[in-house]
Amino acid sequence: AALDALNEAVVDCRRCPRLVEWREQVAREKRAAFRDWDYWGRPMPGFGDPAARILILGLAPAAHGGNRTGRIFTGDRSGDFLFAGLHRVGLANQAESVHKDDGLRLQGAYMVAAVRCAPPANLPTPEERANCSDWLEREVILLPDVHVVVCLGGFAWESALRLRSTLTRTPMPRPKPKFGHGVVADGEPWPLLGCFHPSQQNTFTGKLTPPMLDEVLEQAKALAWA
Ligand code: DU
Ligand code: SF4
Repeated sequence: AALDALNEAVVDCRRCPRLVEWREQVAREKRAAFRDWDYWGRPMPGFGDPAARILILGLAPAAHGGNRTGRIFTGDRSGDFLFAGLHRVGLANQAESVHKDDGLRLQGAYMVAAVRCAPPANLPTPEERANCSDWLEREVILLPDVHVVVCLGGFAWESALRLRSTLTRTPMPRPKPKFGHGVVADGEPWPLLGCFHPSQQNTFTGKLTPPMLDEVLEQAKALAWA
């Protein structure tokens, strides 16, 4: 219930002027293929199992994906790739994530973005990341069963390092643990696990393959239920 309240509050956030403008412009102009859609055009709530042991941290919603459908990783190719993997390893009840009412459920996992509004060129600024970190902090506090945070890409990794440092009131580690696929950064309150981001840039080029994704998700399960 506290998670629901938080997610009801986050969708009204207008703290980042550049992102508010962009998310709404994209929602007005739309993409031709989606002209019949009522775009969401607002911040992206978290999604998944409130008792999650695995937290999956993304970068930011895609302009015509989450920003269109209103659910994280829903309606874009990154989401197709990611949910197919989550389904293969048993963390999702289905492989498809098409729209909010498609019946998708996560089991043991919860998903959230480091920045909750779609940014131009998929690239938020450091200031926007800092603005949105309040929401992330408030949300993870409401997910007490989390045992591991899977960071999709270097931006999420950096956000998670900062989040740990805030939550534990300790300075950022020096040297900073370096992001990599399958890399674990131990620490309180939970270890971080790196995973290449399932963007087309990575999945079309073979930098991230389905077996590579499954391997990291299995690693996450092992850490989560150790
Ligand atoms: O109605 P509900 O069971 O509280 O689910 C709300 C919302 O969260 C729904 O979109 C499914 C998702 N969800 C989930 O993915 N996994 C869970 O274990 C519980 C809820
Ligand atoms: Fe608010 Fe985060 Fe969106 Fe900025 S990115 S407007 S802080 S929800």
